[in-house]
Amino acid sequence: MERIRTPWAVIVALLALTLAFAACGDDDEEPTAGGANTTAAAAGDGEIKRGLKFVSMPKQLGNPYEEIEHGGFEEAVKELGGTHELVGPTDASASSQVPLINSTIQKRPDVLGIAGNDPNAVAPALRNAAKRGIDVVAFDSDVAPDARKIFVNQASSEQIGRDQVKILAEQIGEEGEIAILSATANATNQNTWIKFMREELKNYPNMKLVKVAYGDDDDQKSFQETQGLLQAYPNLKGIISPTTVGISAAARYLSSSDKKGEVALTGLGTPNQMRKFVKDGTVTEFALWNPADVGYLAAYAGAALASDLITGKEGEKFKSGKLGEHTVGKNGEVILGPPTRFNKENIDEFDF
Ligand code: RAM
Repeated sequence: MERIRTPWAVIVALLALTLAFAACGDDDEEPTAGGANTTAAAAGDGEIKRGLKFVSMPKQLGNPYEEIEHGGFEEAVKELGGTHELVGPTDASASSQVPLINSTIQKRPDVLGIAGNDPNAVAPALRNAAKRGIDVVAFDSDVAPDARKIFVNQASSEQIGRDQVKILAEQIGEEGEIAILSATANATNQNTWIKFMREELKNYPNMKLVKVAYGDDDDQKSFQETQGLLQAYPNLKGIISPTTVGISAAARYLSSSDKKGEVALTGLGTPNQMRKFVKDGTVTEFALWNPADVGYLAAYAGAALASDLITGKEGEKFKSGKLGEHTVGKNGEVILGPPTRFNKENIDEFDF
C-alpha cells in the first residue's frame, strides 16, 4: 500500500493563507481603528491600552517649533508602549493637510494628533476619520470643535494674546505705532491670539496697530514682510510676532538693520532660536511654553480617549505621565499651563 504524503510546500502555503486571513480580519471591514490589544499598563484610575497606533500631523515639516512639539508627542507614545508616525505637509497653507488626513485614515491609527492649518478646511476629512473610529486630538492650533474630541492648548489663548501686548507696551512706554507679523492668514491659533491682542490694545490708547502682516510661517517671506513693515511705517515703534518662524526671521532682519534697538520686537519664540538676538540687544523679552510638553500632553489625551477612559467631556480627568494629571475643560479644551517669559536673565536656563 502506498502512503499519501503531504508535500512541505503545501503545508507552508496553507499556513501562510491562515496567517494572511488572520491579519485581514483587523484591516478591511472593521469599522473601528487600530490593532491595540487590551493588555493594559497601570494608569491610575484606568488602564491605557498598549500597542496603540498614533499618527501626528504638524502644520508643516521643517519648522523647528513643530519638530520639538511632535518630538514630545513621540516621547509620550514610547512611554505608553504604542507606535508613532509623523505625517506632515511641506507648507502651512489651509488645505495642505487634507490629502494627508485622507491617506492616514487608510492606515487606521487609533489616534490622530493634529496642529490645524485651518479650522474648517480639515474638518470634513477629520470627521471621516472619527467615523472610522480614529480619536482626533487637535493641539497647538485648533480645528472646528466637532472635528476633534479634545484640543490641547499651550496656555489660555486670552493670556497668550494679552501678554504679548503687555510685554510690548512695557518696552515702548505704552506709546507709538505697532504692527503684528503673523503666520498664515488662516491659522486658528494666531488668529485667536490676535483677537485678544486687539482687546488688550483697548487698554493702551496711545498704541496704534497699523498693520497685520503675514509671513506664512515661512522664513524668507517673514523676513521680507519685516523689511516691508519698516519701510512702509517709518515711525513704527514695535512688532509683535506670535509665531516662532516670524519672530526669528524678524529678529534676523532687525539685528542687521539700522532700526536695531529702535524698533522693539516681541512675540513667541524658542529660546534656542532667539538666544543670540537677546544677547545682541535686538530683543529684550519674548514668551513661549515648552512645545515638547504640548505634544506630550496631546498623546496622553489621545491614549486616554482610545482606551475609553475619557470621551472629551468637561470635567473628565486623565493621567498625563510626567505632567501629572489634567482635566478636560469647556469645549474639550485641555490647557497645559501659563507661558514663560524669556529675557537675558533667564534665557540660558532653557535649551529648546
Ligand atoms: C509657529 C507655529 C505654531 C505656533 C508657534 C508659536 O511655530 O505657527 O503653530 O504655536 O509658532
